[in-house]
Order: sequence, then C-alpha cells, then structure tokens
Amino acid sequence: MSAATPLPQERRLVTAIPGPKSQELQSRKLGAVPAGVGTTLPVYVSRAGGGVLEDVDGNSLIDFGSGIAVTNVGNSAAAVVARATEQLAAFTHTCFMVTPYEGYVAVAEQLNELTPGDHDKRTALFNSGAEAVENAVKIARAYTKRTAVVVFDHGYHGRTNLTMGLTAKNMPYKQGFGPFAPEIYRVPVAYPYRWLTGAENCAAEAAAQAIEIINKQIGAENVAAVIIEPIQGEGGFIEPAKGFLPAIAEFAKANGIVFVADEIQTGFCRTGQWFACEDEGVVPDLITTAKGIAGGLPLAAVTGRAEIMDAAHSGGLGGTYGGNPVACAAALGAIETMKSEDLNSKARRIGEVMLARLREIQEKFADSDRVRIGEVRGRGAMIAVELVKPGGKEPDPEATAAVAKACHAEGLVVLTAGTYGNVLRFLPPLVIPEHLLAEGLDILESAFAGV
Ligand code: PLZ
Repeated sequence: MSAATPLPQERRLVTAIPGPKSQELQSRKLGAVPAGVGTTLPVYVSRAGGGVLEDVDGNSLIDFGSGIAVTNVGNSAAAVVARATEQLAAFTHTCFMVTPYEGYVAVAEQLNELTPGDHDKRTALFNSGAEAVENAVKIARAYTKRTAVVVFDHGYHGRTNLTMGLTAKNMPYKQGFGPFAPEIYRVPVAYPYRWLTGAENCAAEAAAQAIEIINKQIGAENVAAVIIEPIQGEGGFIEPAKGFLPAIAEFAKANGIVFVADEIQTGFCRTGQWFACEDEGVVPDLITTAKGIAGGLPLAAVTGRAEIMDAAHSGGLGGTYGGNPVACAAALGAIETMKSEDLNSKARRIGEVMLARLREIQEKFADSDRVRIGEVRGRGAMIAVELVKPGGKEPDPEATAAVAKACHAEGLVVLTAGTYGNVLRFLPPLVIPEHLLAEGLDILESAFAGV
C-alpha cells in the first residue's frame, strides 16, 4: 500500500472499462509505441496498492495479476518505498563493477541465505529475468566446459535471443525472430492433465523419456545445464507430477550437469514457500530469480553453489546496471516485508480460498455446453484453471479469452497463459485483503455464467 495515502481497498467502477481517459492514452500509445508491445487491458494506472489498481478515470480494479507475479508485497509497499526513497536521495548509480556499495552485497547475502540448501553460495545481480537465465547458462558452461542446454516442453525463460531459444512457445514469443542460438534441446515435462497414459504414470514416464533423449540424442556428457521452472508459468501453471523434478535433479547430479531452477515467476513466497522447489526438497545448483524480488523495481539474480558461481573468470559477469542501488534497497524492503508479514502463510491462505472456490465453479459448470474447467491447479497464490471444450479435453482458448474479457469489464484484472492459450491464471498480490479475493472470485463466476 502506498506509504503516503493508503488506497481504499475496494472495487469501484465509475466509467466503462477502459474509461475515456484510458482510451485517449491508448490512442496516444498506438501512435508512439510499436504494435509489438501489447497490452492485456488498456486501463492506464495512476496509483496501486494492496489488492487494487486505480486508473486515470477514477476506477478501482481488483488485481489478480500483480504485474505478472511481481508485486508479491503489494504495490509501493511501505518498506520498499522507504528504503528505495532513502537510496534515491543518497545516490542512484555508481556501477557495482566500478565503485561498489553495500546494498548489492546485502541482497546477495539474503539470497544466499533464503535459497534452498546450506552449502556455500554466491549471488550475482542483473536487471531482468531473461538476463539472469542467460547468465546461469554462461556460468554453467564455464563450470562444466560443456555447451548443451536442456529445457522442457511448455517452458518459458524470456525474450532475448538465447532465452527465446530456451522458450517453448512459438507465437507470440519467437515467430519471425530467429535464428536462435544453437545447442538448445527440448525434452518432455510431466504435465499430468495431458499425459496420454494418465496422470499416475506421468512422473516416471516423462522423466524416463527426458533422460532417454538426453542420453541418446544429446549425450549427457555434453550437457552443461538443465533449466526448469518448478511450476511452469507462461506455459500454463503446469505443476510437474510429483517425483519428476527430483528425478531430473538426481539425473543431473549423477551426470555432472548443472541443475538450474528458474524461480523467476514462482519465487519469493508466491507458492507459499520462499521457493517452489522446496516443495519436493529439491536443492538446485543454480537458481534464477527476478519479478517478486524487489517489489516492482527491476532486479534479477543468479544464486548458486560457490564453486559453480566462481567458475566464470574475473570480469566475465556483469553489466552497467546489474544490482542497481535503488533496486537493491527496494529488494531489502521487499524481503523484510515478506518476513515481517509472513507472506508465505498469506500465499497459502490465498491458495486455500481460491482452490476451494474454483473447484465449486468447476462443479457448477461441469455439464455446461459452453464452458468447462478441465482442471483447477496450482499452489499458494499461483493458481489457474484450464478451460476445455465440453465433452473432452480439447483446449478452449476462445472461452478463456471471453471469460478474461468479461472479468476485465467488471474491474477484475486476470491474465491468461498456456501453450494453447486456454489457461486463466491468478496471481494476486500476497497482501490482498480477503474480501477482495472473494469479490474477484464472484466476478469470475459471473463471467463463466455469461459465456
Ligand atoms: N523465466 C519463469 O516467468 C517472465 C513474461 C511476460 P523477464 N515471465 C513473464 C512477457 O510476456 O514478456 C519470466 C518467467 C520465467 C524468465 C522470465 C523472463 O523474465 O524479467 O521478463 O526477462
């Protein structure tokens, strides 16, 4: 919540969505910003905090998106504002590679402590998630002196050239933007809902298939890193069947492969744990983080085993802005908030409320001939429903878009995801008041009824 003037925690619609001022700004946007930079909901924000976004027309929308899993601590969280403001007034930049400052080191220490495993760790800071993933690959290659990188079906890792190559989905991320970097290999992931021989066989069969491809098509001895999201985000909130992640981690360990958990979307209390890989006790060699780390300021990190992190030669890692002092101050404020407000238990509570209500909605529409929820899934405040056509499991992206659109019109910000575009995903700020959570779910239910 804004430190200065707390925003009323209410949904309030005073114009159509988007309102006239937003529409005017949107037409300016169309004349000034390229079409490639899309907008889910062209409502122009003037203030945000807690569980709401206030727009330029005076509407107040319920936020089930957190700017794509970023404002876990809420927008303009008091500790983030206080620390970042103080840092802004002190100095804004020196470049850590030129004349360093404490904030960077303090963030690195926090990450070394908070990430899974009690081994000796190091952390390097960057600006974006994609940059963190790129650097994890650099580090793993330097350490192993191998080149191949293994990624998974439905995986998402960014929009830079290397990370586009690591990302599975063609449209909209890759189409026309190639050629992509070499030595990237994709293997199956344990997607229980769509596993052809059934969810109960999924973990073992998917792991066996992935390992066979690595052994037979790539050669395990050529693989520098396997990179996996412990719950796949853009791919549709796919929680790999239990046993899959440990099996891949174990295989990596046995073959000298660096196991990288991409926790950019799942990290920082989002799933009810500091990091989602803790759920199955998986300890990654490297972990990439961004998004929730700094309460909305751009910051990203690679954290991992000291001997791996130290493999890159002195001067081999860096960038002008990586670990910017204001972003670091914000991160310290965000982490402090996560601890003091016990956001892990808030996330778990959000999960309980959402899963129960969404399962009711699933039941209610089980016989609908227009819109069906095939699966309700997720952990903590990372929850989704996968929409299918009545009578089977065929993805229903049209109904998904229609439900999202209806939610938007009623002042509820929801996002879609999924390889097939048929997943509605819910990522509320972890500080959202419970009455807004309930109201958002009511709106969602009405949106289903209206399809
Ligand atoms: N890895 C797991 O979720 C970013 C992408 C939004 P950046 N996801 C949101 C979009 O359409 O561009 C993401 C992620 C995972 C890497 C990234 C990339 O993080 O900070 O967007 O570069």
